[in-house]
Amino acid sequence: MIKKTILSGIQPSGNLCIGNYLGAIKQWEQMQDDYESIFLVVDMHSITTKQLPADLRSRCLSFVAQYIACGIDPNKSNIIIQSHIPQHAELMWVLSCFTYQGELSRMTQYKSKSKNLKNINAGLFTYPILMAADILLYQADLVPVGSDQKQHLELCRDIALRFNNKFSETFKIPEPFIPKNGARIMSLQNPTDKMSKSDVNLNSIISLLDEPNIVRKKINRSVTDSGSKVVYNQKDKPGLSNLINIYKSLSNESADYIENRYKGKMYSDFKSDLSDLIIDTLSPIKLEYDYLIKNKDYLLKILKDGTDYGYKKSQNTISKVYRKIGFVPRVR
Ligand code: AQP
Repeated sequence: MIKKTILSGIQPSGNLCIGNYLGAIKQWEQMQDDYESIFLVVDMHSITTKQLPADLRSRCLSFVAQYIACGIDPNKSNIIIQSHIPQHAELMWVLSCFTYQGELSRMTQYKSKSKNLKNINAGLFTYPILMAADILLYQADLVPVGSDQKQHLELCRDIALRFNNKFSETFKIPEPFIPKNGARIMSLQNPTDKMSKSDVNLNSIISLLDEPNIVRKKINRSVTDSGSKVVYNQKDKPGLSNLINIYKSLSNESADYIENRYKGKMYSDFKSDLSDLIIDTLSPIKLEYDYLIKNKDYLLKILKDGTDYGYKKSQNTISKVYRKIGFVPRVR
């Protein structure tokens, strides 16, 4: 049976955090047996915000090692650095000519990301077209998305349908895939904001490579709400509820079950156990990562295989697109 293709990616715009793990990588790991899987390190997206070149370079390889350490098996999944496949940029240009300025200016992520910026670069505005190119290039069937990315996926579908209607069937129309247990993890310091790897306040984030004593410190210092009972109430106790969500996602236990276990106990008991749970999850990942990151040749081989696979797939799509829009085929 032909497997459906699933595609997802993360921007190397900071160190991977537990939000990325629980909201994305853990889901990918569980899906890789059932789908033809493509997991991207989307470095081209990350330069829509300021990056230090040396950091970006080392972070890309570090992401590949962290994907594998988290359970992404290179024998089952394809791991690709976006900029290694030039067809992403090529397709983006073509799709730009089939996307309206009005559509882009309605994107809520653009509105929020550009709110406090003085000089807004065009990349931040056209980012959703690059995302559409990422997806359509590989003819992905399913794209796991968090609620914040749903609007971008809808735009991707609109662009693909527009192109297909104008030139005949070219792109597969991707469906969003909303993971069942994909919790949205919030900042440890501002629990109404999403935990983001690029947050400058490192106390807001648990990074996948944080040492145990750092994890403990960050959880102890995390903002909780007044009162002392461990109860799940997203509206009145967003800080505590966020910690319960992390606990739930790591232990696969329900909020009721967790509340019952901590009846009559203090926040500090709960925070101490949560720290243990996070440390138990992250320790084997860190151990594997420390081994992988020293094996650069191995990581480069995985990337070479990923690029070979990706290049072939994306070249098929871009040739088809160029032919349909009337470009003269290149003589080889
Ligand atoms: N806090 C989160 N909870 C659950 N899932 C999350 N994801 C990100 N943060 C959380 C998921 O991780 C993937 C990575 O997305 P991305 O790197 O392309 O961009 P993002 O969503 O903007 O992630 P960050 O960490 O917040 O990046 P920065 O700080 O650079 O903006 C997506 O699948 C996302 O749903």
